Amino acid sequence: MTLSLLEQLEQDSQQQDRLVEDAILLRRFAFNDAPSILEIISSLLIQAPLRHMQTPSGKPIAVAMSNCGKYGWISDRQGYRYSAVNPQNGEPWPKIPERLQTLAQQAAAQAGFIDFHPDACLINRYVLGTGMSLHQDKDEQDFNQPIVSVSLGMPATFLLGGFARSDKPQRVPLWHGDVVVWGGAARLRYHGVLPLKNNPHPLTGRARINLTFRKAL
Ligand code: MD6
Ligand code: FE
Repeated sequence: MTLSLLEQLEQDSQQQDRLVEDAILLRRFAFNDAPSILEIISSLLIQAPLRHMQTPSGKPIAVAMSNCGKYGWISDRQGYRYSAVNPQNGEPWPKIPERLQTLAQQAAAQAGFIDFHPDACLINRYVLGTGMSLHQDKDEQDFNQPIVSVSLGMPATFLLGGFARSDKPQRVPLWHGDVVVWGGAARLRYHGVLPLKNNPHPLTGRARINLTFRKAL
């Protein structure tokens, strides 16, 4: 079979990489929708502004965060957990907009996880020099449910580690529009993000937005 140059480009631009068992990188999966996704995020952040939450030990988290969905991930002196209300204003979080819900479900299905019904979406905002140290996502009730992670704006180097913090992580470059889906055997792997370098993006400037969709409860 011979492919036209255009078809080859099309294939390359929607490449799908298996990073490790049950962790799939969908290159540019959200690329075309990104401008409207960013607009949707802006309006969500008016209702529930980004803030720097505190770790249980009282340090501010470098990444600014907010949420949409039935539940939002929060951190304070009392620990890490999901909450149905935004502690900033005592109100429920904004709903996950239909468009984002659909995107997350389509990405999950593409990676082989059918029947993903996220009820929480964490919105992370990184600026130049900000990263996230190695951690596991384990505040959710059901580890059989995958997580869908959407990267927008400045590129970042994602660290995908093993099941002990000391396992040497692989470095995965994540670009605007890339989506990572992981679950199953990969669900409890340590992971993190290296501090962002200066690669301004036309749509976000010196910032990276990451959305992670989960089934919290
Ligand atoms: C980020 N992501 O990409 C941070 N967690 O900015 C995460 O911490 C993450 O990408 C669970 C599943 C996928 C992720
Ligand atoms: Fe995480």
